[in-house]
Amino acid sequence: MSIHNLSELGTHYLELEEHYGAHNYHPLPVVLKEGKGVYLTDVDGKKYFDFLSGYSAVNQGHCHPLIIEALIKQAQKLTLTSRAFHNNILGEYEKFITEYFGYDKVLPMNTGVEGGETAIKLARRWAYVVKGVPENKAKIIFAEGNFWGRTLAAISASTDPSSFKNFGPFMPGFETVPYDDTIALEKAFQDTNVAAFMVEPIQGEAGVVIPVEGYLKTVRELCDKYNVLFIADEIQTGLCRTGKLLACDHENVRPDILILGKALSGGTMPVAAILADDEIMLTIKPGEHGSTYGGNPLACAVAIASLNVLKDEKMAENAETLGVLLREELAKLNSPLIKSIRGKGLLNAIVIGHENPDASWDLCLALRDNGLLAKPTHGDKIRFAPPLCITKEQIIECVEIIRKSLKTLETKI
Ligand code: PXG
Repeated sequence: MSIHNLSELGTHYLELEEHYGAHNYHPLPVVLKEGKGVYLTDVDGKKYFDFLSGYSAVNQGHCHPLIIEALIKQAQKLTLTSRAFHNNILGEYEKFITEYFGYDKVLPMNTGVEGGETAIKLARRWAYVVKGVPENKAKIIFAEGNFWGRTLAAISASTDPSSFKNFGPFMPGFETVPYDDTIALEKAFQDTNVAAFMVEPIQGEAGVVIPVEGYLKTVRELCDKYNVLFIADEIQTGLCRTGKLLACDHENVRPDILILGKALSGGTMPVAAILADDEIMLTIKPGEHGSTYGGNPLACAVAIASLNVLKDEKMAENAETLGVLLREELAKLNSPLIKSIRGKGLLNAIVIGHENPDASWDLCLALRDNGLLAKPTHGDKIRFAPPLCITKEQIIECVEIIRKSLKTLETKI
């Protein structure tokens, strides 16, 4: 056993990463080799519940058989044409996903952050050619605490120094207002050059920050009133994670531009997309935006299968019911270490209340030892977001693991 409480084999793999990989992550010391449904298995054969789900990329569960089948079948036929040529699956996928979400058009990309970039480019273009904003004056408003990736544009919108510090200069034309503050938003909208407000319906990385009920509705009303596009970043909150297909559905709100990623491929490969209606989407013309891999046949096949699984297996309903159960059972633990519990559907977080800054990391280590994987965010918050195929019995078993781990920690610190 090493200092990380890892076997020799685990330590070997960890050290390879440490030695040859850039040090841009700080993973929990566990080395995984297999995943199936809600479970992950490490290189020594120890099984864990996955309470992170690849930051909500694995909503359908690890290696879902129907998604893997679609992946393999398509991989044996055609994987990439580039968009220089047509293929026999892109159009089918575009029809499928636009009907699924009720938009005129889709623009397929790969990673979530590219989806964000694409949404912003589209909003800027719309501002110039439809709204009539003077050239190069378009502004995009973001919420403080936002997280939408790591590109220069994304970090230019960030208010978190660990994202942006020493990476400047930054993208002009970006402004932030406090999250969940429609008064500040309306004030920002007084500027007629504002093209769009881009926001997460629940802030994931910020630690599952849930706005007051009615926030998204007011955002929608303000966007309509001031002719500003509402861009919803549903990359982490979408695809059934919060108990509805989209988190915006909780308030029956329809964004002008919807960004999807992560679980669009069930955790198998980077697949992202933005959806919008013609008036907006058709302002980008041939040759003005794209990506070599965006909308590749393999991604299209996988995305169709991933979206079908969500509906066929009623994952939104399961997330809703089991989310309530999880929060109820966590509350019953009455642990002095848990300062608060919050969440919607199966996107949940606990806030650890202890003066020891390592408490949440230590709890995650104890959870690991007891067979559950979770990771702290922003120091004192731990996200509990299992795959949406989890069952009631498994939730109960997981809460027992959490109880036991909290007890270990209470005696240790
Ligand atoms: N929007 C939201 C709300 C996200 O949570 C992105 C956009 C960017 O997606 P991509 O696919 O470009 O990562 C995210 C990403 C990480 C990391 O390791 C990313 C996320 C959460 C935790 C860690 O970069 N979310």
